[in-house]
Amino acid sequence: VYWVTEGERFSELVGQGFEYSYQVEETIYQGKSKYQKIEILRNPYFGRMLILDGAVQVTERDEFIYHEMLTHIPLFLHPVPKKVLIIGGGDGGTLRRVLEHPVEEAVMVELDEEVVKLSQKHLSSISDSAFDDKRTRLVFGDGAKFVAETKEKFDVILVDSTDPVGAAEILFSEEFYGNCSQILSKNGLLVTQSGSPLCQAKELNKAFGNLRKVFPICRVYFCTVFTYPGTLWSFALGSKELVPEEADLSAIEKRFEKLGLKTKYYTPQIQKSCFILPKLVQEIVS
Ligand code: AG3
Repeated sequence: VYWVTEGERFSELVGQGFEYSYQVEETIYQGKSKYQKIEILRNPYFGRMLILDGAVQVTERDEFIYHEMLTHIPLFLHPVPKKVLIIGGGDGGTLRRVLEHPVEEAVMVELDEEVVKLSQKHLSSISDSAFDDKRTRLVFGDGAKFVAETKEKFDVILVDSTDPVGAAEILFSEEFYGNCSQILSKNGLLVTQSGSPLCQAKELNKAFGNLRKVFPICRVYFCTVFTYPGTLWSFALGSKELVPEEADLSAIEKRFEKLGLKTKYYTPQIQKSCFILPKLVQEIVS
């Protein structure tokens, strides 16, 4: 474990003998929380970057792709999402996109309070004013425990976690998905980030298998995030009733226009096309 300082390069290991390497223009923060190593660095191309245990989580330049896709796909698939639960998501980028919808409440359960505090201080362009919104309820704690114990019901659950290894592994388990299903409303659905099909195929296969044991309708969809390993990035969706292919695009277009969303990746057409998978991804989840 080493700290990267100004003028050096930060590199994330992608595969054997393969790293993504970033010039560090400024070291904004380095420290260790109770749970992980946290770094905020500035790169001339990507702007500020949040790195947890050596894995790039978000950059100012490309955060919109992942956050728009994690949020808008399930929130537009659901006809009237009122209560949304976010597990993880400490930087606030997911919360901000959820609040762009007319939801009644967004509950966010984040394990590491430090990540939220540091993001509010140094990455405020990502959360915008989401943490101050009256509809936001922020809970610091273990997301898996929250889901197992709460008596509340939610329309949509978004799992915005780190990689499916270590502390976050439980968020890809059958037990966790089962508990999520219990607290979802009748036509509720869950979306979880499910890693890189190119670099984490085994983990994706396992997580999707677990999801299938719980939800009658399961799909994988994808987008391209250039700072994540392999760039091709997957999300897994588990749904009780709503079927992605049956989404009413003209109704979604109307909702999208009415909300006046200024997206940079998501479009109502992508609502369906993102489920059409490259063959290698199909094979991982079939
Ligand atoms: N969470 C998923 C990032 C995973 C990146 N993995 C990696 N770099 N090895 C992103 C959190 C953004 N709210």
